[in-house]
Amino acid sequence: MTGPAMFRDPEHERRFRRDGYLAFPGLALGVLEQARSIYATAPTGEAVPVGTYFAAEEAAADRTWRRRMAPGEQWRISTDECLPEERVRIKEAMAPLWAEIAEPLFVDYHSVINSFLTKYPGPESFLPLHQDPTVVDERVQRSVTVWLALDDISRARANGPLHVLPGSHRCGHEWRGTRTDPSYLTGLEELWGRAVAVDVSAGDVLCMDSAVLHGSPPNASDGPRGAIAGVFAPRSAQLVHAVGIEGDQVEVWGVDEDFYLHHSPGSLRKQLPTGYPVIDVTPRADPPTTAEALLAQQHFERTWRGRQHARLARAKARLLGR
Ligand SMILES: O=C(O)CCC(=O)C(=O)O
Repeated sequence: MTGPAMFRDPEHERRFRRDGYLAFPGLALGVLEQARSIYATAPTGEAVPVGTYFAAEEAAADRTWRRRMAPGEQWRISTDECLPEERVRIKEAMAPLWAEIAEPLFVDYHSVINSFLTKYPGPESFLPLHQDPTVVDERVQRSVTVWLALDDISRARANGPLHVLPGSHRCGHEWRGTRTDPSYLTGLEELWGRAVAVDVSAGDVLCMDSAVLHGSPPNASDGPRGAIAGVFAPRSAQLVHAVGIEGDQVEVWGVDEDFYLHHSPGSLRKQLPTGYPVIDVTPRADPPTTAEALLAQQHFERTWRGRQHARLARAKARLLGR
């Protein structure tokens, strides 16, 4: 993975490039109450069904959630459920908070998309492993999803902790937009077996490369759990939206911040706007991020890292004369 630095701190940069995610415990504690009150102004308006994420959506209802390709009905994301003016209001309300907690982490990034995420209790509140939409040309630059936990969210609480597949942002390159079914969809159940839970407390912040696979199991507790996510892009980047066309190719549209205020993944699935310039036509997946490739990567990196770790421990012991 190449491209300009994302984080100001070189150690953050190194770990983020390696793992595709990085936790900042307590980073948002100072703005937590403010964030909670912004989130409490729940969006209303045009509700866009979240039922059909991908064309390959399963028909059978009896499959386990780990095999499901679209979020359950008890998972809600405000981006898909509010009117453009509400997206503007949320963006304006969140701007000072992001300026305080997130922007100082990055070299020169700004928030492009803001979402309130709610996982209601129940078996249909799972969120499948997925990559976030492509908002910049990831062949040259990267976007980062900043996830702010409003509650303690953990395995111990059984309220659907976030899971990530470490390093998966480095496995293949796929454009993610409208009519772009990912290549890993048929292997979700096995991939869940490799995903790592990230337990957090309210006020913790997790940064994720938009291409790292992440998702969350159902919320088995008795209360909803909330989070706010912002997708951050380099200020210098041309914002894009990918639209799948015949031959497993995509049109890459050049868009602006307003595009993401007026449209959401759900509204774009229903109706595509016209008039945006096509700045590239290119294969959707090159190379594809298949489940097989992801599993092979997990296997290789875990065993390789394990061997490295043991080697370092032996060298350290030798140096200390133990
Ligand atoms: O809250 C979650 O479980 C996942 C959030 C997510 O997928 C995102 O912010 O992109």
